[in-house]
Amino acid sequence: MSVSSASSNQSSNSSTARTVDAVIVGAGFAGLYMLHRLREQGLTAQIFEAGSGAGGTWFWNRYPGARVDVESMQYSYQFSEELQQEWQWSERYAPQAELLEYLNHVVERFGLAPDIQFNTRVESAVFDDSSKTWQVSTDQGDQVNAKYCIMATGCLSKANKPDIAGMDSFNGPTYHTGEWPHEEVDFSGMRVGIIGTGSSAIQAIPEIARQAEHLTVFQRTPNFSVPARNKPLDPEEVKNVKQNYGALREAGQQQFGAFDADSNTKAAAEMSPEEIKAELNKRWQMGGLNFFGVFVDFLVTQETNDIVADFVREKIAERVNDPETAALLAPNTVFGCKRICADTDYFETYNRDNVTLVDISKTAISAITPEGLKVGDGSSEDKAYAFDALVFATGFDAMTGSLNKIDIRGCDGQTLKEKWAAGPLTYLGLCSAGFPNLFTISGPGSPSVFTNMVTSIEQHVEYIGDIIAYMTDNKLATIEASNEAETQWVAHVNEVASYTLLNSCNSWYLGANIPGKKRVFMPYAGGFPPYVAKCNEVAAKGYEGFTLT
Ligand code: N01
Repeated sequence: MSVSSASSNQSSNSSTARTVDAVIVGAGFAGLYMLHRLREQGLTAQIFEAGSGAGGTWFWNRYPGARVDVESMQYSYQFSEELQQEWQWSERYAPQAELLEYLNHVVERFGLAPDIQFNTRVESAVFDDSSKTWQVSTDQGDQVNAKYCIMATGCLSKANKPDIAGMDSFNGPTYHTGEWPHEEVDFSGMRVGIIGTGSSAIQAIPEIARQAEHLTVFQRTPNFSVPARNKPLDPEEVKNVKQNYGALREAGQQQFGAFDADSNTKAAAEMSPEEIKAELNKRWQMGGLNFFGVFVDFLVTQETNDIVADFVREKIAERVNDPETAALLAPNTVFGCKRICADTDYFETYNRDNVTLVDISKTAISAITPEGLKVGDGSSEDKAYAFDALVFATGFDAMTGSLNKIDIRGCDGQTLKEKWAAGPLTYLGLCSAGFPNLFTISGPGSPSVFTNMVTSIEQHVEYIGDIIAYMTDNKLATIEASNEAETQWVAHVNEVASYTLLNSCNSWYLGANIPGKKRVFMPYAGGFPPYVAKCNEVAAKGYEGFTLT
């Protein structure tokens, strides 16, 4: 194995290239486990992380109310029995601070810090065909050669900051939910404006409303949300889970979303009206993403989806006092076409006197101004709103954004960005033809965002680890997806999505939230178990669909 001088928490400005077996980009759930796994295999690895600490998503998304929506006992690593036994989650859905604490504990427990360099953004990764290595450069002047380059950059990492006239002109502070400051933000006594009503906003709005003098919400598209029903974890329940953790994990891996959720296996058409009503009410009471398990066909049969959507719309009408506001908050899209949100008192927040909803579905925000913003067609008739602080809850350039930010060049100098201009092309969401020894953890084309991310990440990390062990054992220099396998996989990903109702709205799954981004369905919607079966079959056939040299 090669040298590792990869042990600094400080930025190194050395212009001499050093060599490690693998460079890993990102220190979130994916990067941390990848580092641990490679070190266990006896390899040297270096993580570069743009943030000043570990945690990825949970490092950056510190907005008020941020918490996970998959139960914490399952949204956690399972690779270490000791870790899952010793860690104590306090709530059903852990808040951001606790998730960050957990990930920092993982860094400490497995001694990962020496191989993580913080405050360092990878600027380019270029494949050198003669040495068959990746040459990685950072904004701190690092030059590192590595046989493997592993992108653990996350699916929702590049903040989407809309291109609105006068964006930088606002006099007060502005925030993006995905880049929230580390110091506490106090909105007391302030007039606050928030743009967006996706998952981040739905969590932040109730918290900000409790603090601010007045909160104005600018909504372009309403979102479906179900009550999270978060609560402190019952020690008895925790004890039971821990006594049988393996069984819970095993059950989770057999489910579409890679978490155990007691799903109904029937389609709505197989149930009587009374059974349908009882199932909907049961799921509503369970709360959170358990609602996904309501009918097996809700994302493929329009009639079933209508039943679910109507039920949730009725609930919104019950939760919001003012009928006009309730009507504006009721989505008319397919239920689940956009990621379903789980909330605590989101809709009830609109019953407060200090909260106003502004519908911008027909008239957009025309400008950000020194005082606040304007809504209208850009004429003098535009309606002006004044604020002391502005929050952008406008989401992310999902799945490809964080990769396209890096100048990644494969064989013949082709950039990944150019190759993916018409949509991401991958084999299994892991590799792209023309980019040997480059891996994307939970990349486009893998189940990733449709699943418990931690479990999907672990499966990818272990799969990549196995590939690397196979390469070492067989003295191989490169592994690369074949064009044919990639084309077939991309076609399969699209075909699976086409059987569902997921193409019917402007979601970030399709890149439709980013102006100019090609509308292509990016994640694999076939579910975790068939995906894992396919990966295992590929491995059993000597990594079929890959070219090994
Ligand atoms: O982003 P989003 P998010 N003018 O894209 C609006 C995960 N997550 O950060 O729908 C006006 O969902 C946009 O409007 P529209 C989860 O996977 C998980 O909230 O495009 N409005 C939308 O309302 C989630 O899906 C958790 O018409 C503009 C909002 O901004 C994903 O992250 C918590 C606009 C963006 O919503 C992203 O969620 C939080 C413009 N120019 C996030 N541009 C949990 O685990 C955008 N919008 C609980």
